[in-house]
Amino acid sequence: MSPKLGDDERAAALATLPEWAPVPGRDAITRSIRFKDFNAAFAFMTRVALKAEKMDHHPEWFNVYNRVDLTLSTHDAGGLSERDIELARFIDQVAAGS
Ligand code: HBI
Repeated sequence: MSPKLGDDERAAALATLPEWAPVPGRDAITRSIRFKDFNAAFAFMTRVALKAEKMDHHPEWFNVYNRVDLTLSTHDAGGLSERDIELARFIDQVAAGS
């Protein structure tokens, strides 16, 4: 199980993830992404879903048309863990190439 990040670890990780914002009142991070259309958004979600399954680590997400909102936190750890940082980096890579 991936332990919850300490304050310094969290700050250092978030400094490398400028697209992500802390969720007020939660130890979690969030990002909203807009794609050119629903097809592009769903293709993105499909790639992230396969990665999530492979990691056994899943996002909280919402989709309407070309918009995908994602929130990452590790339920088992009760907050942000290295798994969330790894998944956020993957999400950024896929979104950049979409
Ligand atoms: N996804 N975000 C997140 N956090 C978890 O703790 C988590 C998960 N997906 C699967 C998972 N944990 C399983 O390991 C446990 O539910 C058994």
